[in-house]
Amino acid sequence: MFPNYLYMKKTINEALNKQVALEAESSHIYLAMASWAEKNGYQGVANFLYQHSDEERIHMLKLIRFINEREGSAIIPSIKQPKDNYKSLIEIFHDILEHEVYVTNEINKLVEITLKEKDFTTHHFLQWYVSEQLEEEALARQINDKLKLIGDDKMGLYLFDRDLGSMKTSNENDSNA
Ligand code: OFO
Repeated sequence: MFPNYLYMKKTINEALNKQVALEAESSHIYLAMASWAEKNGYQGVANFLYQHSDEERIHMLKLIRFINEREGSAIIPSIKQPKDNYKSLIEIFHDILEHEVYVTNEINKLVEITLKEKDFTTHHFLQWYVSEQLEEEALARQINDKLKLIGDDKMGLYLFDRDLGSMKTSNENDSNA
C-alpha cells in the first residue's frame, strides 16, 4: 500500500476534471470556427484555427495524464455542440477573446484552489497554463486590433487571411505538452 500523500485530493481531482472538460470544449469551439472559415473561403484563418483546436486538445491530454499519474481519476467529458454560424471574422475573433478571458479566469480559480489545499505540485503544474493563457489572450487582442483596422476592406481581409495561415497559434510552449 502506498502512503497517502501520493493520492490526489478529491477537491483537486474534481477541479482538474472541470478543466479537462473546458479544454475539450475549447478544442471543439475552435474546430467549429475553423470549419466555418474553410467553408467561407478563409483558408489561412481555417488553418490557424484547426491548429489551435489541436493545441487545445493537447492541453486537455496534458491534464488527463497529470491527473492519472498522480493517482487521481481523469474523466473524459461529453462535449456540447458549439456554435457553428458566424456573421464575420470579426465575430469569430471577438468570441475567441471572450472565451480565452473566461478560460484564464477558470485557470486562476484552479490555482487558488491548489493554494487553499496546499497542493504545491499541482500548483506548479498549473503555471504552464497560466503562461499559456497570457500568450493566447495577447494574441487574440492583437488579432482583434488588426481586424478593427481592416474593417470591410476586401484587400485587407485577403492579406489578413494569408498572413494568419502562416502564424503560430501560440509559442513553442505547446510542444512541451
Ligand atoms: Fe487551453 O489554452 Fe486557451 O483556452
